Amino acid sequence: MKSVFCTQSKLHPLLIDAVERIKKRINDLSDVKALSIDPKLCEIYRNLNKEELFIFNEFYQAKGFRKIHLEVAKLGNSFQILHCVFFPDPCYELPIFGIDLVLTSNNISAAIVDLSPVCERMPHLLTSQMESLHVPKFKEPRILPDWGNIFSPYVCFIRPVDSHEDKLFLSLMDQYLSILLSLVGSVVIDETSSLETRSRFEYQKSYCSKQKLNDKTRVILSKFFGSSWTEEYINKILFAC
Ligand code: BLA
Repeated sequence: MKSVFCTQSKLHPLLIDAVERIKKRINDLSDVKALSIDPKLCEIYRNLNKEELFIFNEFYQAKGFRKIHLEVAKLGNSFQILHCVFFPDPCYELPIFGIDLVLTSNNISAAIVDLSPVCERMPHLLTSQMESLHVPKFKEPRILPDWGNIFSPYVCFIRPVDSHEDKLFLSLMDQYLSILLSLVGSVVIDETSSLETRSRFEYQKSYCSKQKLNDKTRVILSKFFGSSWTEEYINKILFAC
């Protein structure tokens, strides 16, 4: 897999580091293939008052995952964003991996990573692995918004205070991915038509509906791209289910 992301010299090194770590994990999956999505929504370039805007998206499918979406965005000189979600194949008893890194003026203002549940009780194997993780004590934890009840008790939502914490967060993200990948080979796999599979898919839909309530994403995209483009982008690219 070749990445368009990493050739972008204008991205903050931290975002490039995060993208490289995620792509390495994607490469480690079985049966990975790229998904084709509407090209006009995949690579977006604009110029606004001499500020450069771009959004790059990559989509993959793999054993255990119906859709993996990796996005980097540079919105003018003030915002850089990494967004990534691994939507599991609902036949697999796997959580949803999600990360959002928001950089404003070259500092991370929001860093969130989670393995979010797709059933009422998280599988024992997942809980025990999450419990045994060494989660650093970050100095500035952040409070989840009201719609944040989709996240697990192990969600990490912080504002890193220095480059040491930046690195600790990336390492934590990588550990969440490592747990997720280790589960692919060991979790229950149900029939497509089973109640469990259908229920897990309902959880994914609810995850997407709640994420769409994030007005901060909407406001920033609308500022640069207008509201009708933003609605289409949120519904078709970010949280289509
Ligand atoms: C917050 N997301 C934000 C913020 C911005 C964006 C500007 C506010 C940053 C801050 O408060 O410091 C913007 N995020 C974007 C944009 C995209 C994006 C434009 O992904 C894409 C183009 N959001 C996700 C995923 C998660 C997520 C996968 O996309 C979680 C795994 C969470 N982002 C999330 C949360 C907040 C946030 C919980 C804080 C919202 C709040 O405080 O109200």
